[in-house]
Amino acid sequence: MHVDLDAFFASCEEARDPSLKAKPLVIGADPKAGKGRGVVSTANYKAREFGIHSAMPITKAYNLCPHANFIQGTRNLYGPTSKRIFTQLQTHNFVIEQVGIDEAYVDISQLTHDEAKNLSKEIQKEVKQSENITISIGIGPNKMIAKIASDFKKPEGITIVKKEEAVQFIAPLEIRKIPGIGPKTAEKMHKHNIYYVKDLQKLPLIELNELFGKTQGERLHNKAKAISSTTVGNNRKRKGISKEKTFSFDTDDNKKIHNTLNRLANNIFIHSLEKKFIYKTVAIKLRYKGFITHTAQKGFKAQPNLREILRTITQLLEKNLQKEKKVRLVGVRFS
Ligand code: TTP
Ligand code: MG
Repeated sequence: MHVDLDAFFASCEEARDPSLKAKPLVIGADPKAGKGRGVVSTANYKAREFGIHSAMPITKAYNLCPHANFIQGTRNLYGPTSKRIFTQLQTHNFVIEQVGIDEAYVDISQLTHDEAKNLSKEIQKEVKQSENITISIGIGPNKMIAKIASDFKKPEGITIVKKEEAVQFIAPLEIRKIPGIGPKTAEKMHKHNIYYVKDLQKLPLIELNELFGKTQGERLHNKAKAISSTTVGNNRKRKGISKEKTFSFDTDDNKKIHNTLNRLANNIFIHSLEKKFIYKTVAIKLRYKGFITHTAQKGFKAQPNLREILRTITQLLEKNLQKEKKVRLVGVRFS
């Protein structure tokens, strides 16, 4: 089972202040009447009807729907709400693997489909009663299918996919609906006329290997055939910690860019120490005017110390910064 909370940050805000439900609601950066910077974190379903979605520039969201309510986010609302919901979920005594602030896998392999459906309804009811938040649930023969299923009928959906239906179920979906197929892979696929999972399903493994390399080819082949992991681990570690900063003006001030990256790296370093987070890769992200985004990274054999991290950031910046372009956002990630 995969459980995903609907429009999570927006739902938290609506639960806090039900009057917000009446209108489109966008959580993210301050739109500053169309001059704002930064991006949308999420939007309620009313706002999505206007085409607003996560990671869209806030100005674009403002232009699509200027009369929406815009909220910059409420401190200490989302984390604690998430914690309460997943703690409540644990009372059903199944193994749970939380994978993000608003989603988790639950190992219900010993249940029948009917039992799974009843459990899903019960969970939805509980969360609605205690938090006034709706959730969508997907049930499938493995994690990938369950995750796709939870996204299939949002909000407040329950979608059950049986093992023998899985390949058919994903066939008509756009390839981006498959977890792990990101914008770059999708772009490459489009160039080869692969738009839907059914297009991918038609390709023999040999051809996929030729197009994407052996490792990626096999991975894609499995995805297309609806094969994925069934292991729900209850102590999955986080993979990375990242922080980013949108400048209030696009800048080509090298020093400012460098200092900001250093400050972000220092913050993550301290955060990692507190969380005892182990990492061996340091990456920077540079987003230029026009939303063109590049990342660069360096891997280490062992966990680097702060001096090595800062030196790496300097090197990555020197090597990758396109000096003729102005920078809109910088980010750092340890993983
Ligand atoms: P999602 O589950 O991806 O989205 P959602 O819960 O808002 O909407 P859906 O109903 O489609 O599940 O992400 C969970 C939360 O994480 C989301 O409410 C806000 C935050 N988030 C961001 O801040 N930025 C992002 O780009 C994304 C995708 C999510
Ligand atoms: Mg969600």
